[in-house]
Amino acid sequence: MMKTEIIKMLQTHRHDYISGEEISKKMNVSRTAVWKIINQLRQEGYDIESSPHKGYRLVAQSCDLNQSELEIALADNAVIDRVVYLQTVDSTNRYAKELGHQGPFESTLVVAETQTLGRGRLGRTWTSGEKQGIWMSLLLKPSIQPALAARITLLAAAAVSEAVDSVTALETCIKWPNDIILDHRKVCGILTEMSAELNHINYLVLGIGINVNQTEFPDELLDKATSLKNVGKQDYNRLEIVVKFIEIFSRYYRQLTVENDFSAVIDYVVRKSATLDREVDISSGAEKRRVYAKTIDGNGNLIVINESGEEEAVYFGEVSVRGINGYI
Ligand code: BT5
Repeated sequence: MMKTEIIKMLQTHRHDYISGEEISKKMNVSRTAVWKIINQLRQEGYDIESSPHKGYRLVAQSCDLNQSELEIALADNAVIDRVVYLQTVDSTNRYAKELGHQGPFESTLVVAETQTLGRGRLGRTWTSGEKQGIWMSLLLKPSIQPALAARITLLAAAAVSEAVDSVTALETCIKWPNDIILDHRKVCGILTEMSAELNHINYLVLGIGINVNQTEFPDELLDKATSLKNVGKQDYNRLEIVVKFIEIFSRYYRQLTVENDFSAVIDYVVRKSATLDREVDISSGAEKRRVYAKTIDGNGNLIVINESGEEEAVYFGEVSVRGINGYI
């Protein structure tokens, strides 16, 4: 796309002017067209200086999420083909599911600045304040059996945790199967939804909400939610986190779907798990049981020791896990 090409040119010339004529020749468009695009970029938040004789110069990088930066970051990505960046949407998961439902689709990343009806599991709501977090969904068609689709949730949890730790130098952990925890509170939740036949997946939507720069939460979330800023005491760059996440996610995703290798994810999740070696309550529907969480097996299932002292596998999606003394 022309816009991303022009950003790349400005970025390689960093601190120097590049003339409108040079850009228009390289892009094979008129200088007026270049000028129009430069203005669009300014509206997206790029600080571009112009001088009548010298041309254009990128003064400061746009550091935030926007369509062009996401496209640049994903240009060589082997897993994601397309980005949809929205100011506002009811739910990025709902939006991505609709794309999947409409027929053949490209693997798509949907990102929104705010969601009016952000959703958690089982119809719960997800608070998604404007520009404060990362509210995104990935629409994918993984070549794995539907019964194994929950692996993608765990894979995403590992990738979020690893990306956040690497960008922020904070230390997150994973609450099996779908939460990322920071300082004993939930900083990220994951909602995987899919449409499948018996033996193949039509589409899978992986929804991820990461609390980044908010410092306030609704009363009912005060004791269980946090943000990166609440803990790290500084603002964090959402674009950097998304880009890192996509990089790590894509690596794990290809390992799983191309090489059928899930071991790196399991190793990471076991190492960073907040759930293991302790008593937890697991509940599915009205039933609630106290068990000892022992480990996570090679398929990603939680292995527990039950009331009768027997080992038992708890499958994804089946349960909520609670620590006995609080949220994790
Ligand atoms: C989840 O559900 O944790 C999955 C959340 C997925 C959100 C993403 S955002 C992008 C995409 N589009 C969507 O519409 N959804 C996905 P669950 O485990 O059911 O947890 C939901 C519970 O977490 C709620 O009932 C609240 O108690 C709590 N909660 C709500 N908003 C929160 C927030 N921003 N941070 C932490 N906890 C929150």
